[in-house]
Amino acid sequence: MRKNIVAGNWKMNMTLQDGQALVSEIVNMVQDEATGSDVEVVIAPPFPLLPIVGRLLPEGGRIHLGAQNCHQKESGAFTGEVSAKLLASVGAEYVILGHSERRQYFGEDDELLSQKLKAALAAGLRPIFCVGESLETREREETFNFIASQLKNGLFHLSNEEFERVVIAYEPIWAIGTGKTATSQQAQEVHAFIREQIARAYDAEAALNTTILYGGSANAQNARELFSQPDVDGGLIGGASLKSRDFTDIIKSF
Ligand code: 3PY
Repeated sequence: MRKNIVAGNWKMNMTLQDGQALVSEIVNMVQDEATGSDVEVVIAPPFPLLPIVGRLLPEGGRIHLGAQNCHQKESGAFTGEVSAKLLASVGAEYVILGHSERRQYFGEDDELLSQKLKAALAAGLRPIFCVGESLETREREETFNFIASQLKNGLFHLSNEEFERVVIAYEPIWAIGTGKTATSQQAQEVHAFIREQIARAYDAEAALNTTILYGGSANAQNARELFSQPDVDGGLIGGASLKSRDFTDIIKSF
């Protein structure tokens, strides 16, 4: 059965000191205030903070460590890059792949993302695979075709066993860092469509069992409404994951 997940994507924010303080606050708040819900939490800090944040997370608890990217090769002469194997060795369990900022600023395409997915899975990581349309695509009423092609070309080459380990995040680009959020109906519509595509590519059980997160200016004010939708299983949270109170309120929004 699919899990509810709230994942915090810190992006290129925080220093060592800020990151330690933030994660300590989150750990305390989640422990003290958890309402008994079984939401899984993921914190995805920048690479250098991974081992430090990992050490602050209670062992066997519900907060897990995630990375924001990985390289597609296992090792080698790729200056400045980080392998999935290394991420796993410092305690990461998840890795965000295909975030629109990676696609837009670093030229990551479906072909490259397919390779990154394979590398992440081979290292034992769970990918959080992002899809989402631009404002122009939405206005041209091509959202569904666009999402279908991102899924088909980036993700659906995986075997059933591999696919079982994937979390999908729907992040409309027009809602990222803009303060605009998709309405809960817009999110639900696309999430239901994604589930339909999974059923076609794999089967109904796979569709039912896949966690699909919403991302794009999700915050403590709109999370409850978004998470109340039947096909929205949680959130990939940007700015609001940098404030312990907001992030904890989002976790409690189920
Ligand atoms: C956002 O909330 O803006 C995000 O991009 C989360 O990944």
